[in-house]
Amino acid sequence: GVRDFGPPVRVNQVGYLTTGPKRATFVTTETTALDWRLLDNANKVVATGKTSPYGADAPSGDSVQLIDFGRYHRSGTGFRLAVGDAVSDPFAIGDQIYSTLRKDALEYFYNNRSGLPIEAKYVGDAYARPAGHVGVAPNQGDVSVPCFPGTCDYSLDVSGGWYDAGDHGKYVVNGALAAWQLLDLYDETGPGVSLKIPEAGNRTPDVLDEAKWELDFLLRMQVPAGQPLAGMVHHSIHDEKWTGLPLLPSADPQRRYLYPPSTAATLNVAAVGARCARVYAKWDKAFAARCLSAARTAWNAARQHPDLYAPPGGEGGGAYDDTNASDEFSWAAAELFATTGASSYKKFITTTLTVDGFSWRDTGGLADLALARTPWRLPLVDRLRLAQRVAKVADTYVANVRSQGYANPYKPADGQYVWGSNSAVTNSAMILAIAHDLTGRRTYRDAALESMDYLLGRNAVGTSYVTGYGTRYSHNQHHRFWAHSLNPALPSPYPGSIAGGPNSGLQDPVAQRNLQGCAPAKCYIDEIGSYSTNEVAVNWNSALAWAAAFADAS
Ligand code: G3I
Ligand code: 9MR
Repeated sequence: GVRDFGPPVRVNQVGYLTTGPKRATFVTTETTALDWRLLDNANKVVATGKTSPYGADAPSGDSVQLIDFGRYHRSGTGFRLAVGDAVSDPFAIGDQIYSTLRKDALEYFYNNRSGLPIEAKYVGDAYARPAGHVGVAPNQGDVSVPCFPGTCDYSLDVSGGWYDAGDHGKYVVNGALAAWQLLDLYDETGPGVSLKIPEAGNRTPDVLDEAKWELDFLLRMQVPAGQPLAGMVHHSIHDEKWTGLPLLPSADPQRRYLYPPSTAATLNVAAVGARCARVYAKWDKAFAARCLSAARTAWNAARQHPDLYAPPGGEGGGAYDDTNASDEFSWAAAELFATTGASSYKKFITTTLTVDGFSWRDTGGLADLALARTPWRLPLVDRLRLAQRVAKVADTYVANVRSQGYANPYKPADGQYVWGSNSAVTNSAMILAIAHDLTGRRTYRDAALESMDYLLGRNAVGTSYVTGYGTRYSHNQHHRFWAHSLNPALPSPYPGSIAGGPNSGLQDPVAQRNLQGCAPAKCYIDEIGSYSTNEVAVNWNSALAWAAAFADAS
C-alpha cells in the first residue's frame, strides 16, 4: 500500500529555538510560490509569507517547496505551519527545546548497561530489568569468557560495558567511539546535566560516570601481560549464534566468546584511553593513570602488530570489519600527543578532517577533533590551519543544508544512504558545532540546528527518528528488550533513542520485503525486524547526546 508520511508540511516536530533558524519543507507538485501561514495554538495566524519553489529533491524523489519563518521569534507551544489546506504537525518555539532530549539521550546508556540490574528507581517500572551477563544461568558470560576456540587459551572477566545495540554483543571499535564522544561532550559543555543513574550525586559529573562504565569494560578487553599479543585488545565479545527477539539480556543462553584482537580495536583503546587520561585527571587521578598506561601499552602493541584486521563476522555478532588501520593510528597518535605532549607521536598524525567526517570505520578525521581540544599543544600557525580545515568541511555541510530540499548536512557522493545514515547526519552536526566553536560563525551553529530538524521530522518520511520526541516518531527500533511490538509486556525504546535511519542497501529481510525501489532518503521502516534501518546503537546515541547538548546550550 501507499506509505503514510504524515502531513506534506514537514517540520521539526519538537520545535525550533527562539534564536535559531526556522525552516520547513512542503511536499507539492505546485511550482509557483504559494502563501504560507503560521498558526498559534489558538489557531490564530501569527505570521505569513511566500514559499520558495525548489523542485525535485534527489535523495527523496519528492517535489518540494521551502518555507522560512525565521523572522518569527515568539515562544509558545502548539504552533502549526499551513499552506492551503495542508497543515503541519504541531511544534514549539522556545529556548528549552533540547533540554530533555539532552538528558534522555544520555540515559540511553544506563538502560543498555551490561553487568548490573537496571533499577526502577532510575528508569521507572517499565524499563527495569535484571542484570545481564553477570555469570548467572542461563547466561554464560561475562565474568569468565573464553577465547573463540583455537585462538588463545585464557578467559577474561569482560563484564560491564554497554550492549552494542539491539543485540547483546559488545564491540570495542564502536564502543570506544561512543565512550570517546561522551568524553568529548564533557570537553564541550563541562559537567552538563544530571542523570538518573546510580552514580548521581557523587563528585564526578554524571556524563563521566556513564563513560567510565564503558571505559572499565574496554580496559578489561586488553590482552594481559604474559599472554601472546599482550597489550592488544580483543575486537569483541559476543554470542556464538544470533539469538531471536525478544530476549532479555539476563535470559541469553548462548555461549559467548572473546574474538581475536585487532589493530583497530587496540588503537581505539589507545585513543579513548589517552582522552580518558586527560579528562579524568581532574576527577579521578588513579583512573586517569590507568587509562594512560593502558593507552600506551595498546599503542606499543599496535606498533608491533600493525595489520591484524577484524576477524570475519561471526554467526552471532556484528563484524565491525575494517581492513585499513592507518586512520586509527593517526587518531590514536593525535589523542596521545594531545594528552602527553610527547613529540614522538607527531609523525603518526597523518590524517585530517574531510567532508567524509568520521565513523567507527573511518576515524582519520578524529585526529583534528582531538587536537582541537588542546590548542596549547600547537604552534599558532597550526592552530589556525586546523580551524581552517574544520571550517572548510563545515562550509560543505552548510552548502548541503542549504541546497537539499530537506535540509541535511549529509550528502553522500554516490547518492546512496548507508546503514546508520542518521549517525552521519548527527556526527556532521557535531563537526558543524565544533566549527562554530573554533570560528564563532553563526552559519555553522544554524546548520547544526537544522540537522536536528531533519532528525526530528523535517525529512522525507515525516518521522522523528527519536523515540518520544515529536508527534510521529520511531518506536519499534530493533532491540531485544525494548520489544513492545513483539510482546506488550515489554517497553518501547526509552525516550531519546535514535534509529539508524534510511539505508538504501536494504540489508535485512523486512526492508527487502517492504522497501524495494525506495528513494534513498525513504529507505526506512519503523518495524522491529528492520535492523538495517531501524536499530539503535551506542555510537549513534552518543552522537545524538552530543548534538542535543550543543543545541540545548546554544
Ligand atoms: O565503507 C563502505 C563504503 O565504501 C561504501 O561506499 C558504502 C556503501 O555501500 O558502504 C560502506 O560500508 C558500510 C559500512 O557499514 C560502513 O559504513 C557497509 O555497506 C554496511 O553494511 C556497514 O554497516 C554496518 C553494519 O553493522 C553491518 O556490518 C554498520 O555501519 C554498523 O553500524 C552495524 O553495526 C551493527 C553491528 O554489526 C551489530 N550490532 C548492531 C549494530 C547496529 O546495527
Ligand atoms: O539482532 C541483530 C542485529 O543487532 C544486527 O545488527 C543484525 C546484523 O548483523 O543482525 C541481527 O540479528 C539477526 C541475524 O542477523 C539474522 N537472524 C535474525 C537475527 C535477529 O533479527
